Amino acid sequence: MKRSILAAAALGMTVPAVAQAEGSLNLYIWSDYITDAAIERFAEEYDVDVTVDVYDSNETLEARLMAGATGYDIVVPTADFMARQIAAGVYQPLNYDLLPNASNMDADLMAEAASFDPENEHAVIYMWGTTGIGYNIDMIAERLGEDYEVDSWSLVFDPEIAAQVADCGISVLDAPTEMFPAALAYLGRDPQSRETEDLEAAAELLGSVREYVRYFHSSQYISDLANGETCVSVGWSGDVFQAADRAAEADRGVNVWYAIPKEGALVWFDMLAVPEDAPNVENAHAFINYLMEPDVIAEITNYVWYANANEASVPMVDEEITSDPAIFPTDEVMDRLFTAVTYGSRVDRVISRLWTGVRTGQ
Ligand code: N2P
Repeated sequence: MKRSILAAAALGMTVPAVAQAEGSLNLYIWSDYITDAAIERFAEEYDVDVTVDVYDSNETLEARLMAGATGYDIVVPTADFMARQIAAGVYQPLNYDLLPNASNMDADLMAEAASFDPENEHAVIYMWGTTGIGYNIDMIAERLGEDYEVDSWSLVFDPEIAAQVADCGISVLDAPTEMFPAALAYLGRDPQSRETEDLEAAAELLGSVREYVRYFHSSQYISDLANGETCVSVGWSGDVFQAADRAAEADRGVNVWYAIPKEGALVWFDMLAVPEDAPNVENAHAFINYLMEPDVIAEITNYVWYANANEASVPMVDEEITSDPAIFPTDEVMDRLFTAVTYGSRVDRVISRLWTGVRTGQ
């Protein structure tokens, strides 16, 4: 119980101003996004019962939040969704007095996140990443030739190319806010466009490759890519690297990699936020502060393959991760990335109508 505090006190170190945390904590987080070890260590050190539920879409999280009384103490929205949830009064401001480890955060990244939440009043960054293409190196080479380089959205969005790889299985995210910007980037249009005409053109492109897509899903692709059940997935960076890692561990000749297409890709921030009606506010802060301990978050990054925004943790992150430009993008890669815009209700209605059409092939 509170071992870290006792240990720190015994060593004569300053005891951090953590909340007296006993009782419970209900976390609602993306699937494949945290380690059991990190949860267990917190539960033990702080003597808190932790419950973890998972989701794989912002829409799912948002529907729960808007319905209210979720019982969750911490949720992890992507920043563009969070912005409108803040406007809807879903979150409480963070009490930074309970978050001394916030000083470990990367100021530039937090400033980026502040464009969705001025002064980071409601949330800190958990992880960030990109939306690109995961692929099976050998299956693609067999179908498109050894010299084919996966560096373009055309692998998924050009019907002639997609048709050649469809037999080994293409999946895309079941997330219109991810797929529309990618389609717009491929078309050379503004990926942040809210214009109906642009969105219709994107929907037409998505519809033109619908027959080559095996499924729309936002978490199943990790194991399918890892097992060689599929060969192309529009997916999130860390998820694809987790697939690559699992495939390498299994050592059955499946080689998975990830590309950020040259036409550009989304860069996003997933945030730790506390719902307005969270039952265990102090424990929520204790957990957020715990996740900002450099060794804790480095260990999670080493497992989930997503970059965190904790500057002090970088020396503890595996070099194979920090040196990978697809995870910690170089300036050259950064130039190709764009952030999502927060859609209002008009654009939401357009997107959801068009997306239904894409999904059902109508
Ligand atoms: C974790 C996916 C999180 C990325 N599996 C979505 N922003």
